[in-house]
Amino acid sequence: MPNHLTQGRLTLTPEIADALAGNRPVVALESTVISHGMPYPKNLETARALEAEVRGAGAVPATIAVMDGRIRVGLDDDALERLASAGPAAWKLSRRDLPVALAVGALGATTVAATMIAARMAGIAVFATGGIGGVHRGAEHSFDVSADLDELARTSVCVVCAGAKSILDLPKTLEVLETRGVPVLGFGTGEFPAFYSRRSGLPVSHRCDNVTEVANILRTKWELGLEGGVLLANPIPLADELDADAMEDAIGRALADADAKGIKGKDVTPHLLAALERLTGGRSLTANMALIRDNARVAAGVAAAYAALEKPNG
Ligand code: PSU
Ligand code: MN
Repeated sequence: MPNHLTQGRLTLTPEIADALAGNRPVVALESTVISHGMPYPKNLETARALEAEVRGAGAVPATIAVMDGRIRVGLDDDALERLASAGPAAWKLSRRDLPVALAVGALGATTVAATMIAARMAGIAVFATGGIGGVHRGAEHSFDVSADLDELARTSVCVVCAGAKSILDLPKTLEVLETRGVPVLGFGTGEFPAFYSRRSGLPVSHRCDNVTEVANILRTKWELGLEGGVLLANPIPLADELDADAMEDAIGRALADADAKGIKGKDVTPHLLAALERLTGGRSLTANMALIRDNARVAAGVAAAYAALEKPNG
């Protein structure tokens, strides 16, 4: 890869390195949603659509993955194809897995946690995904709490998501975020969205109605020296919302199926996502694709507003 900028273990594309050096907006995108969250080739289609969405909104996309012993920040089409076609054969990398995959040269997709780490290393402040990991239902027995929550507590990146799926325990997830000092901002809503539905009945810590307000909160938090992430929850577009009762039913079945099969650890979330897609006849996948694109668009707006604040004398 001639002309790529290397920084320790990171490899940035020239376009991303230039944009960051010129304080122009860049949006990080994760790759576990590509490898483990959607089937091929819809995952490739989505990965390309997300990049286009970010560009259309005036920012540079930076999809992040681990390849050939490097953290790649910005994937060309060959690399996207490699990751999308590998699917779950790629490693699913959270904080604990990142050094291992790099050391042994594995092909790895980054979760929200690992993408935040890489974005922070590269100097990217805003990251778009679909849903974050959280506290699983029954966590009082299984202790299954996603490392995404700890990463949000410690790594200074704004994560734009559509809330969290109710495969998780949403009240417990919000309690952990509160304990760990993570602002949860609702974009145009006072309620934490529940991924496939716009509402959960649970309040966010603050409602923001425009990207400038979000950017101001980011700058203020980090200027204060309060390290750690900010979660911006953007509800699924109205036209793409799924029926909440039908989804609750599908989620109940997906959880029962995972339980019966004894699925544990990092396999739980991918297993549930695949089961939901089967149980909804693909409607969950269509909704997932729509909401993640909208998150990419909003993230580009936040990145532009944040870059404008950071401009010297700006
Ligand atoms: N939730 C989704 N879709 C996803 C994921 C979560 O609705 O694709 C992925 C993200 O990469 C997230 C990871 O960071 O799963 C969380 O995995 P775990 O629950 O094992 O921490
Ligand atoms: Mn887990």
